[in-house]
Amino acid sequence: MLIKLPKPLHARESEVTDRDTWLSRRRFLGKAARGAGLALAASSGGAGAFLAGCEPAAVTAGDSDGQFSLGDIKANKRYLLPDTTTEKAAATTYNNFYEMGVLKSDPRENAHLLKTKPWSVRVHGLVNKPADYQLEDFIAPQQLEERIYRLRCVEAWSMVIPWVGFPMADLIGRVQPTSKARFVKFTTLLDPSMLPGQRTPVLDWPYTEALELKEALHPLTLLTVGMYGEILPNQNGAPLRLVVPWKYGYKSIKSIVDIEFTERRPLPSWTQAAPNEYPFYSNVNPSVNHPRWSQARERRITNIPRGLDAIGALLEPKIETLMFNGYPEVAELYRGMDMTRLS
Ligand SMILES: Nc1nc2c(c(=O)[nH]1)N[C@H]1C(S)=C(S)[C@@H](COP(=O)(O)O)O[C@H]1N2
Ligand SMILES: [Mo]
Repeated sequence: MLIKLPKPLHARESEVTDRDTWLSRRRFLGKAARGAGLALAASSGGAGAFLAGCEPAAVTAGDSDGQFSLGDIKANKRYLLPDTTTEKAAATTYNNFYEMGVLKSDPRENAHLLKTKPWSVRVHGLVNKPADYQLEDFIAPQQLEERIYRLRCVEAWSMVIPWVGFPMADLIGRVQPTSKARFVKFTTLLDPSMLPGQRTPVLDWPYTEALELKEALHPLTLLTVGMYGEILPNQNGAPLRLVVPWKYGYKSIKSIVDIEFTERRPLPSWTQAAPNEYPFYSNVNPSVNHPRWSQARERRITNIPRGLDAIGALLEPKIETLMFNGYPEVAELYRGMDMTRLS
């Protein structure tokens, strides 16, 4: 049975005209699934299996257009998880990348339209060493490492993905922010010929995101260029993508062309679209619900969801969502902040 949503789950509220219809369908399906005893739960396997015998891993480019080689990747065992790693086939076919379409299957289908070579990244604003980098030069000084992180979408599904990248803190060290810098703003490529979803005003393109400088400096914040030991597939945000594992997935902005250090707080695209649903910090927090659904539990996707779009999240048993997505070490960044309300 293929169930189509009337509108994407993650759409901004003003777009979701058929919301009540959908919510009642959701309740119905939840009940039906439990009643029928459907057990679509992800199978569990060996913890951290992906990394077995893989330090360092010699790696070749995957199904990318081969613009650079990842070279030696150091497996960073500090971030090993007990969770089963999501299959690559699932992480590369069930995606959110609205510039490539709003359905989970659209990014994979439109991925070939994005050309990632050449690619330049502009780093500017309140830094002593602004630069326009070609991607190769941007990455060259870095030792790439593999880290397995949980990715928790605000839509209540999650994956466990082995990323390849380097700490954002390393880049910050290279460009030397001035004492006035307090935030970092990231911008995705704007080019409707390569990102056809930008012809539809779902968001105010280009997609932007932002962090406080101290969040960007946190050792968990990763600039990524690969996943599963290969160059990032386009649908996952090639050639350069941010990964902030303790925040909802939309903070992990894809296909970055611009990084700006600012004094004033930037207004990210999702926050601008619906501030009461997607506020600036957006730390994963099971005790603070999204205005339209609970965030207490999530569906862990480990293999390809068959015939299910976002609504598939509602058919499967759910696991408990962890505070800060299971990365409690970031709590110190938020001392004094009220964690009982959406922020
Ligand atoms: N530019 C851009 N970045 C984006 C998105 C997007 O639509 N556009 N979607 C976000 C959301 S909502 C999620 S959950 C993750 C999904 O990443 P994945 O497809 O690699 O799992 O990417 C985030 N980064
Ligand atoms: Mo998301």
